[in-house]
Amino acid sequence: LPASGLLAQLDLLRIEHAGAVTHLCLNRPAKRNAINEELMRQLHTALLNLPASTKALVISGEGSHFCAGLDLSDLSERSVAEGVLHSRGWHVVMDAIQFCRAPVVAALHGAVVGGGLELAAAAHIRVADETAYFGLPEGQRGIFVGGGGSARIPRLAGVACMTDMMLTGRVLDANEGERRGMVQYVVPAGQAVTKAIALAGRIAQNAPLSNFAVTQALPRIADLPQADGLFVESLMAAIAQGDEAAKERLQDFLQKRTPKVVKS
Ligand code: 1HE
Repeated sequence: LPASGLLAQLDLLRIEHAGAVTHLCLNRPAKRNAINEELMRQLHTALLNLPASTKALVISGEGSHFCAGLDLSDLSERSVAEGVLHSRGWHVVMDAIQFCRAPVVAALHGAVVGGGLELAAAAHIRVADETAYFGLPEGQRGIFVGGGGSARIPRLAGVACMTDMMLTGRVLDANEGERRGMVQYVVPAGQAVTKAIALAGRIAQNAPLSNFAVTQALPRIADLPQADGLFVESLMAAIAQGDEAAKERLQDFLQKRTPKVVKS
């Protein structure tokens, strides 16, 4: 099937394209977008088959909540070996988000819990509306995170914050989430998707190599010892600078054809 036909078959996602921005909406609202194996498979298929025109991606959830995390009804019958493979499968899809060729903005509302928070943490920017709240109920369910949360959430909010959430069941509201670095924007109720699409539209206008450097090089550099990170930075900077898009943009600035940096 051509990619467009394939995407149309994904019934647990609503997929919309508006110019260079593709919007993937988790579409299992009756189960609060709980992620079962089929939803995970569809998300992966969508990420692997984005049209060439997609320059930025928005991920949101249909209904009253962003995502209730792992579908717990899938869990009861799983052996230890199946559990490891299941978690590794989630890692593949979360990596497909983090290392997607197009930057990803998550638009959050209502419950962003468990695997839902792990999914949000794999995106590059998180926008929450005031109804959003963040929890890691794994601690109460007798399980542990398995979708990359232990690697990604501490990088946003710190190990102490995640430890507290998991041990005590602490739930953060949208503003607490912003203060702790879990989200970058808080907007009025119902506005997260609009804001995320606006941000994605701006991201899509950047030179592709700049976006590549930010989403692919930056997190790797942050994980390297400083001397190695600075070396990679120099290589990445030279590669980005050498690209035609960078040369055009620099000329546009020097010829006063492009706006200055202004306070927003
Ligand atoms: C579910 C799930 C789910 C809802 N798996 N079915 N995640 C959790 O521990 C969160 C569990 N869910 C909740 O706490 C609540 O459902 C919500 C706060 C998200 C939403 O509450 P509410 O009142 O809007 O909905 P509801 O009535 O609780 O749920 C509606 C239906 O969705 C209901 O099914 P129904 O057939 O009775 O209508 C719920 O059973 C179903 N539902 N959440 C299965 N999670 C890779 S490791 C990741 C590990 C985790 O993510 S653990 C955290 C799991």
